[in-house]
Amino acid sequence: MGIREERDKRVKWFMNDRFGMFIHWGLYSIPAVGEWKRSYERISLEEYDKYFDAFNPVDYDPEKWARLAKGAGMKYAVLTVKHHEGFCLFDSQYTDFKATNTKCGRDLVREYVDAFRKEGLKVGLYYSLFDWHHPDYHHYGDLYHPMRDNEEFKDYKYDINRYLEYMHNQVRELCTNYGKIDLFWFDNSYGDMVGEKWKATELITMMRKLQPEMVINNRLECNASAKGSIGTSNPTVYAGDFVAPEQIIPPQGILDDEGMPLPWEASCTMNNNWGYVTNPNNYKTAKCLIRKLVECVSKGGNFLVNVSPDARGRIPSQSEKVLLEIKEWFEENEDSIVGCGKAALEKPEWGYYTQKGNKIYAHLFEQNIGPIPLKIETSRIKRITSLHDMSEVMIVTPWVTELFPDYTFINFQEPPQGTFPLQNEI
Ligand code: FUL
Repeated sequence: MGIREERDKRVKWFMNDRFGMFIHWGLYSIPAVGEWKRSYERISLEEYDKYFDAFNPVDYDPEKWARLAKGAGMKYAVLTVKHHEGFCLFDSQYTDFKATNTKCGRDLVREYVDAFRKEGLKVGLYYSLFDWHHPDYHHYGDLYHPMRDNEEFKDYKYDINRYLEYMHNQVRELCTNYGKIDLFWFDNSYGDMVGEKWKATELITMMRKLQPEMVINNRLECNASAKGSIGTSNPTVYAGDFVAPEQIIPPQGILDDEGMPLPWEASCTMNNNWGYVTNPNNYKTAKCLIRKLVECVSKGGNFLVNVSPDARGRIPSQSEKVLLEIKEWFEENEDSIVGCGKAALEKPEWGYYTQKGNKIYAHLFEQNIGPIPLKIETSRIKRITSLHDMSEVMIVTPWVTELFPDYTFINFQEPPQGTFPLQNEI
C-alpha cells in the first residue's frame, strides 16, 4: 500500500466523524489567564511551582465531560496531556512534574480515556513539543521560553538531545500505557524547530509501530500560524495524516502539492481562549459554532471545538450551555454532518451544501429570502425533506421555474433554531 492509501485508511473514521471536542487543561487553569501565562509574564520555574502545589481538581468527572461531548454530536476528543508549561496530566515515569504527584494524586489521562471510551467516543491526546519546565529544552534566546531574554540564563547550558530523548520516551509511554489511542495532536513546530529537529522520522516510525491505526496531525512539520498550518505538504514518512489549521477555516479546503485533497481539521476556541479564564465575555453562540461546523464539513474538513475546564475540573457552565444547545440541533440534523463531506455542487449563496452518497443537505443560513434556488436539475431530485420535522418541502413552480426551467426552487421558512438542512435525495 502506498503512503497515501495508508493514510486514507487511517483517517477513514476521522473524516466520517467530523466533530470533536478539544480540551485545554493544566496548571494554567489556576491563574486563569490562559495557557501562555508563564511565557507572557516570564515567570520563573520556582515561582510557577505554586500552581503545582495548589493543583487539586476535586470535581474532575470525565464521564460528565464525555456525556456533554457525546450529546453535542462530537465523536472524538483531544485532551492536552502536556501543554507548553510541561505539566503532565498522565503518570510519566520520566518526570516528577505530573498530576499523580500533586494533591489530587490521580492519573487524569487514564480516567479521561476510560470515560470517553465508555461513551463510545474516540480518544485523542494533545502533546506539546515545547516544554518550559524541562531543563534541557531551549532557554535563553528561544522564541517563546519564559527565560528567553533573561540575562541570568545567557550562559545556561542545555542539551536538546536529552530533551528529545525525554519527549520520545513520553510519547512512547502515551502510545503504550493507555490502550488504543485514536488520535495524536502534536503542537508545534516553529522557527527552525521543525521536522527532523524533533527527530520526526524516528518518532513517527515508533508511533506507527505501537499504534498503527492512530491518526497524527501535521505539526511535527508545520508551525501553528494560520499560514504555516495550512501550508500543504505531500505525505512523507513523517508527514501528518491531517492538516491542523487553528482559528481559521481554509477558504476552499486544503490540497496537497499535486492538487489532491488533504484531510484537515480546524480547531476553534469557544471564547477566544484555549486555557481557562475567569469570566470571558466573548462566547460564540451555538448557532455560530454550528455554522462553522457546517462550513468545515462542506469543505471536506473537521471541526474541533475547545472547552477549558477550570481548576476544580469543571467545564464552565457557559460552555456547557452552548454544548447543550448544539445537542438540540444535532438531534435533528446529525445526518447532515456525520459521514458527510464536500458536495458535488457549487457553494450556494444562501448557505452550504454537504453530501453523503446520493443525499444532498442544503444548510440554509438565510431567513425568509423567498424562493431558494437549489441549482439542481429538477428531474434529478427524488424528494426534498426538511430534517427539522421530516416534512416534505414544496418545490416552487410559478414564474421562477419558467425563467429557469432546469432548476428547482423551494420556499422555505426558518425552523426555530440553528441551521436548517434539507435532505434532497437525488
Ligand atoms: C497553539 C498553542 O500555542 C496554543 O496554546 C493552543 O494549544 C493551540 C491549539 O495551539 O499552537
